Amino acid sequence: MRGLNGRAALVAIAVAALIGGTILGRVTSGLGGGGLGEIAASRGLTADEAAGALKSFVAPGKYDEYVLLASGGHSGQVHFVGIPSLRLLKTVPVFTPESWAGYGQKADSGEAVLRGGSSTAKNNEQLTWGDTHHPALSETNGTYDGRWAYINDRANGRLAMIDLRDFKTKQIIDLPNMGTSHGGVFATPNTEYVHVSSMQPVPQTPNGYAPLEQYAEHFRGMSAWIAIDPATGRGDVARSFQIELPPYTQDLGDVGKKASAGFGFINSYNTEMSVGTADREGKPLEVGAAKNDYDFLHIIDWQKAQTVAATAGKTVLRNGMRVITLQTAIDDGLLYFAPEPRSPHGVDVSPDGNYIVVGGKLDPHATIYDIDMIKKAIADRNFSGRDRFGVPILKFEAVVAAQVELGAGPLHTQFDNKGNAFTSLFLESAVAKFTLGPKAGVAAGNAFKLVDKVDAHYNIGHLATTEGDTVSADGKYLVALNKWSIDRYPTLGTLKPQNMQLIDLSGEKMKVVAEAPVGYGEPHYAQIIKLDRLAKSLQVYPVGTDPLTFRPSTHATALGRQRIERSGTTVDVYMTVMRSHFAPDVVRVKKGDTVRFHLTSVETTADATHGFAIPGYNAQVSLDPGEVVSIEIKANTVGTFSFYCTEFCSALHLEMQGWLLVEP
Ligand code: RUQ
Ligand code: CUA
Repeated sequence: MRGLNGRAALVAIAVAALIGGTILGRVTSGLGGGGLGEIAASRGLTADEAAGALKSFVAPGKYDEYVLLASGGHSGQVHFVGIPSLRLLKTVPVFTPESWAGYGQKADSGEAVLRGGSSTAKNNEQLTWGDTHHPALSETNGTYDGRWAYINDRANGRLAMIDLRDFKTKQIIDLPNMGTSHGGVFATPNTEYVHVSSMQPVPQTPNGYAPLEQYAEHFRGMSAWIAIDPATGRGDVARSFQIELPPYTQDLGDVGKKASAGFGFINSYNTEMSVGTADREGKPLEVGAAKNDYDFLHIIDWQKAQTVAATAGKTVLRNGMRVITLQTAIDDGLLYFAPEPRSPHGVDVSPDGNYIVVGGKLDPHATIYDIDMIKKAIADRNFSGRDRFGVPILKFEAVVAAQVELGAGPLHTQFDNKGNAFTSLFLESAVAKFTLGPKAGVAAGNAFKLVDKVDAHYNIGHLATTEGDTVSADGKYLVALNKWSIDRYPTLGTLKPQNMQLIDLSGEKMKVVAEAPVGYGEPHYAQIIKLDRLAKSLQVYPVGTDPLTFRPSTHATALGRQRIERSGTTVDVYMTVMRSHFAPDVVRVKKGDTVRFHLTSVETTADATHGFAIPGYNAQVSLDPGEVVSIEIKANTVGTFSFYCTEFCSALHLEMQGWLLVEP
């Protein structure tokens, strides 16, 4: 070690110790010339930073162990990010047209999905944006199965489904009888349903209007249980049901598993039913909504509710959806409340299903409910009273196992496999680690204790541990989704990126080992799935596939069968696409014609993607290997338009073009 300065030697020792026995010899012997310690020192890294780099680095050509699915906020899209590397692997367009993927750029599949989800139930406007918040991966036996992902549109009360065979959005459902939906998005343990709760209650009147003075009478929240087709992953509104809730603001939710299987849990705030300055006191909503010390944790028996929904006469049909009224929900024992510290945000169920953890936002504690205590209190009718709508309120002391003081602004909780829970502290910009109780395998003397804290930079919202929303949480990593990055990155203008931080959970102490900016959209919530669970993902489609259905497309064109057909003023162009030409490459039409291009990629090689773009038209398609896409334009202007391939596909990519000739 003679050639090293003191700091490099320290770093070398730390790095070598980290790497461990087998290659230790090689590392230390290499330290004399260009060894790890020297590299770290020359780059100005501390031992901790160098260790973090090794923990999170994924070598060229190697794969991440996990994939994080994060919402993209009001960009309307979702991101897939490798863990531990924090590399952005893919952005999938969902609610917003996106030209790289050719989504919503006149090509049929994306157009159909976006059109299908347009908000006819609300405003009859073709929406071209959404606010993605809370993704939910499909599950089998309480574990991610890598089949589908669901994401809500917080702005417009919609739910989208992404098929994880091709990572494309296949369906958007406009959920009736609700306005905004913050979240409460989760899949039941075998994806029987995907749940979405409403956020702002809306009037359940025939024309959808009621004056704010009649808030309590007419406005209602909704707990929507969207039935999932087990073959396609699509939501089926006809088999779905909603449960009416009092007009509180319902917030996040989670599903019971194992010990609590069959239950769903939703937080609420504004149980004061403040309508802002329209209140009699004329106070702003945030003041009116924080008057009570307690809001209500909603406890829903969804197993029972699905039976009730299937019973004739127990539901009303409202805008095509079966609705269980609030009165029926109370009478049939589907809905109970438990007091929760005011203005909570996250409610999260531990992997064994025993504990339900609520973060209080305005209260420094995590409040931990015990499912056996909840079941007993329901059976014993151990109520402290009823709310003004008649919903029974379980006694706080009868259902709460513990409260752990964590710090300022507890928001959302995730879990590991050793009986620990991790809660984001928004106001404190930190993550708190605390122990659960004996049912999670924690010795009684150590139960319900704050054991560690680590800073996050800055203003952490949600967090995700590896498979932390499932029964198979494995406690390897935690990703903090931080709202503000402030000084963490070079200043590139005034709109700053969000900041993701990777926290290593393998030791007693949590450790931030890496971070990465999110330069596009705001990740509100994320889930992390093991990469090997995504094994159903395709390299190529079988040639001639309609990506919406995964079936052979009726518009597929075989080689040698390319043609142009005219009927009246409609021209159908059956075109094949391969390296490096379109066939046919000359298309002659008349001004005023409707032209439908039916494009078949006859490529069978992974990554041999082409594009098809027509200048002057909002028309851009991505054609993945094997895919069939149709695109329709109106030839309004006389001219010569040279369509071309937008994806650099081959050495003759620049030659891959043709002519659309619009004759007078
Ligand atoms: S969210 S942190 Cu909690 Cu839907 Cu934005
Ligand atoms: Cu095909 Cu470029």
